[in-house]
Amino acid sequence: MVILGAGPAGLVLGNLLHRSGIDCVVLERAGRAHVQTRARAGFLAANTVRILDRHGLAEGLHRRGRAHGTCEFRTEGGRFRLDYGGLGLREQHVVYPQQYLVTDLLTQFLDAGGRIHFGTEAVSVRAMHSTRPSVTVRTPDGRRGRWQARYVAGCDGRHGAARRALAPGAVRHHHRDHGVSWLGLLVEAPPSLDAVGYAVHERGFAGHMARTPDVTRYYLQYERDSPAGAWSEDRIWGELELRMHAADYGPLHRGRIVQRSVVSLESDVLEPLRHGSLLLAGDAASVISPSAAKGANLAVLEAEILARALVDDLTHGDGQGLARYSARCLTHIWRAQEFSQWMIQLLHGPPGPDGESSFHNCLRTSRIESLRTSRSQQDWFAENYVGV
Ligand code: RFL
Repeated sequence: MVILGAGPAGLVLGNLLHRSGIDCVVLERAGRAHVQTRARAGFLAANTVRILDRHGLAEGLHRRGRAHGTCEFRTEGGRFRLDYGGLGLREQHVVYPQQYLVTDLLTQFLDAGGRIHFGTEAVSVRAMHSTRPSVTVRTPDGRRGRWQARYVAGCDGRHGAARRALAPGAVRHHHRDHGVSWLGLLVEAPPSLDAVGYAVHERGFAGHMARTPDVTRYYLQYERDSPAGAWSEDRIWGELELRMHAADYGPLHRGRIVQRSVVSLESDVLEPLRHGSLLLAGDAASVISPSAAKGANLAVLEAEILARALVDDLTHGDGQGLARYSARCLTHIWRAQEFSQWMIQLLHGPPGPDGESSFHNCLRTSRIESLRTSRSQQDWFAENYVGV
């Protein structure tokens, strides 16, 4: 079994297959240090924690992660909190930076004797409709190599070799560009509030999410196509404080901005996820905008479903799980996409003409008011916000 990519999807899959006695190798384009320090997600859903627990992969997150169950909405009309951990299914997130999770998964895989080739880029996947698919790679010394296996798992993200291997006619590509960009910031400063902060402002969205006691992620809706460095630090803090109504609700803890990236809010889904002996999981299967913090959680869920299906097939000759793999995952993916789309419409005005904007903005105000006042709406929000 060849697994492309050592992100959450590839590493959960690798751990689960390896401990089931399935011979597998992970091929990762980047170096180990890069993989272990790439800061991205931070909010793990309750079901993700259950999956990791089930397989003994959650020790680090129980030790260092923190339970989280509150978000705060700020608008021109005031602010309110939702203690979502006590609503809906009464589930909380665990805040645990993705690079910590990846480090834990890597360490456990390698300690158990798992094999990863870092600096090894998959260039192409061939013969996926046979029982001996192969992967051509570029090795760290620049040479070409080739791996052959019964199955190839494409866990190599949106721009990986697995996606590139799919012929245009063989896959439906559902894609949506939400027309909005965020400037994502990682700041060396403690969180400014003990909740996720979502600020809806006429100048655009601003968000606040804890990562660790000393590091906080902020988001600012940003001009499309502007480079990440276009705004000065003063301008960034000024916009954050204005949009988050810091004058009314308390100052933000400022600190060194250690990472800036522009995130275009885009979503896509590939259908199906199985192409003969090539199986897609995680961002390779579907990209979801970070507005609802679902991507890493879907990656872990899909990896568990795929691992079980592969073990059934390879050790018991039972291919039913693999036959159902795509349909099962797509149900989860579309539900997450639906909620993410709802969040995007809640948090941003449309880029369109004024009349359309004013109509949308009034709908948005009404939607936020429902969320503030309606218990059933709050339960629905909580269930979907933490759920995958
Ligand atoms: P990853 O993590 O991108 O890992 C793919 C791995 O494949 C390697 N690779 C290749 N290896 C070999 N050959 C090739 N040709 C290769 N091409 C690529 C890459 O180096 C990499 O190591 O995909 P995976 O495993 O599917 O995991 C997906 C998640 O990383 C992603 O969905 C989340 O980070 C999304 N996301 C969030 N998800 C959450 O659940 N909660 C959050 O709070 C959250 N916040 C975020 C996010 C994504 C963000 N960005 C990057 C847009 C915040 C941000 C800013």
